Amino acid sequence: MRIKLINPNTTQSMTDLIGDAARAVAAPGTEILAVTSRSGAASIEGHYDEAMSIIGLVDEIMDGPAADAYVVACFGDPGLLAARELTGAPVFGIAEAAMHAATFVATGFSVVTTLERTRIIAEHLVRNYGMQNHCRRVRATDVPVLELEKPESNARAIILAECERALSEDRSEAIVLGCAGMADLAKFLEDRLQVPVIDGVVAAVKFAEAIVGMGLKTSKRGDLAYPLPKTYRGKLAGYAPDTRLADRLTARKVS
Ligand code: 2AL
Repeated sequence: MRIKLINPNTTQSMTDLIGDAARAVAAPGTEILAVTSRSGAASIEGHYDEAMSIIGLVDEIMDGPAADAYVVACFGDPGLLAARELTGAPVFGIAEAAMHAATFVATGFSVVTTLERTRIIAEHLVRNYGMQNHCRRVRATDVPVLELEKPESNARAIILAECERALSEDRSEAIVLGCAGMADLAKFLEDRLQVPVIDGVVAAVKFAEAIVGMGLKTSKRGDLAYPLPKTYRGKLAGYAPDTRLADRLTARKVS
């Protein structure tokens, strides 16, 4: 099967990192197609960055080779439900996948994320996903997303210290990593913390394999049905769903 892993930020080095994390866990026979969004912010750290990232995400769902499943590899899960409208193939957000994975291995988890403002976005997701009974706290480290890649930023040590505080102060038994750019930290942290550390990229890829393996598709009854044909004006005129959109999308086959 083919899983298209979409990095909705425009930083190629981060796509390489998450592609490597995905390939390390993918089953034999799973092809990981890791792509970088062609438009939008270098890093996604707020509501505006998220909103601006969704056109690039839509382009990646609509264009290029079709896939059996799609992963939105940003912890805010930007555009997740819009992406689910556009394809019958299942679409996974890394935050939703990571939080669900955590509930299988612990009764309570903490999310450790990047900036304070993304902490608030992650708290919204906890409520949207009905995870209030499982998520004990969302913690920010104030490490900007692109600093994760720089050894001189000391990001590893800062994140490790925040995870240690989470375990001792939040009564949590597992850690959910709150950024796709932390995918390479899971093993390092798990070795030191001795609790499950869940990276959403890995969780989403393994859930994608399972759900595709179960033969499940996104329901096209209700709000995840293909978008209704209508006129769009201005800069978005080219994105208007026409009467043939649903037929075109349904006809997309994985080669
Ligand atoms: C993210 C992420 O996963 N990628 C990105 O650019 N921003 N989310 C976050 N909370 O820092």
